[in-house]
Amino acid sequence: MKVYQHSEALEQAYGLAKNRYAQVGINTDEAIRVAAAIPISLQCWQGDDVRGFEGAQRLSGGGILATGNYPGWARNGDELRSDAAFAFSLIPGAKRFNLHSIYGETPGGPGKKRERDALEPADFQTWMTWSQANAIPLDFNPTFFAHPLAEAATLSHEDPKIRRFWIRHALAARRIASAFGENQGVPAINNLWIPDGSKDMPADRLSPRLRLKDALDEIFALSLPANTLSDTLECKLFGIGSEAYVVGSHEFYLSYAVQKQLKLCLDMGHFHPTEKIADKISGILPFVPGLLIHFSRGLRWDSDHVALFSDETREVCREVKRAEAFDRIAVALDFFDASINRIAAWTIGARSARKALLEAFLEPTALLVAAEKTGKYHERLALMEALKTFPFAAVWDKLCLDAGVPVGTDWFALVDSYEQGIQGPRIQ
Ligand code: RNT
Ligand code: ZN
Repeated sequence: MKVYQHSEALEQAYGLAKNRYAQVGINTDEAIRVAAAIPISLQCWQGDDVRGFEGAQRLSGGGILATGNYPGWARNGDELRSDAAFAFSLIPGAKRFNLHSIYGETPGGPGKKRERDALEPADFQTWMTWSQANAIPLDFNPTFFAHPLAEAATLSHEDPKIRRFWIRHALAARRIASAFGENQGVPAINNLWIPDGSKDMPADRLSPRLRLKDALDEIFALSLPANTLSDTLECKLFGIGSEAYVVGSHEFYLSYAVQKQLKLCLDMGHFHPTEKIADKISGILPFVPGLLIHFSRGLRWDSDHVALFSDETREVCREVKRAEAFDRIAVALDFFDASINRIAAWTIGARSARKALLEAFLEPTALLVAAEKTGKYHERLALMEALKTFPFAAVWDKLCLDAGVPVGTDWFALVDSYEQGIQGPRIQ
């Protein structure tokens, strides 16, 4: 299927596309440059189905679930780093890597473990060394699931001892993320998501939220340098086993973020199944310092299917471009599909996100706004329709070519040989 790589036809197609976009005032070279420079943070947990290195056989509970049994998941840090580096070679543009607390490698060998409330930057030294060597900045997440003390609740738990354990964990995570930021010279995002909720209608919705608020107050009372750490809070409407109530809902974290001037994380799969997040961006941006977007795809009850070049992804990227807000909005992937090759899952999701970023920068927004301002709504609508059939594919291929990654479907063969040589032989 290797068709395009370095072919003359690709350059010719790009030349024609460039002229076509120039007619609406768009410089495609510039769009490629800007779209490729926006970092996409890849989620480490797609590489091993959110198992982590604490010895868990399989992600259990916590409102999230990885389904499928495709062979070849990464069994340790070295395999995960190797798989991620290979995925990076298939994905064009700037990249970051997003870790969860369960991916620590405590010095002293695989048997050595530190409890989550005692984790330190040293437990992530292997990652920081790798990050520097590959010039891949890291992001971070405290892990409030897959733990005996997380069975009923975490930061909203009634028992102060258990709540305190999780507060200590959240503080440890912020310190680790800050160490990442120091190591990499740009802030690490530390995203806080907790699964606390209830399967059926609770009689008391308020008390857990008041406890969560108090816990957050303690967690964010620790002041760490803003040039090393950027804190975000992730809301959710429902999860598996928390269908009736989630303590950290959208309204809860939105209010908290506004009050404390923290950033909010919007995950595409965390709202009502037909509710989209694109319109929320301009509604929230005037009130918070920034947003983190989890690119994901909700499908019926699951919020974590592989992100695609979907209408929603495209709309989100367009909205951020129109608001000229890419300096305040971070892009991260959040899905976990264990039923397909995991490197391919990363590649599909990240290439789709990059494609949507590129398409956004190819929009002649000024023309749309001009039509709007002069009341020519028919022109605004017609131009939006016309843009859908502009020669976008040729510009996308050129972005991949310039970035030195496979064009079109050329990466399939590379995944095949990595699977046969490296992932396949792993005994699991
Ligand atoms: C869960 C949240 C959260 C997780 C990761 C593993 O619904 O989306 O972001 O997916 O922390
Ligand atoms: Zn998420």
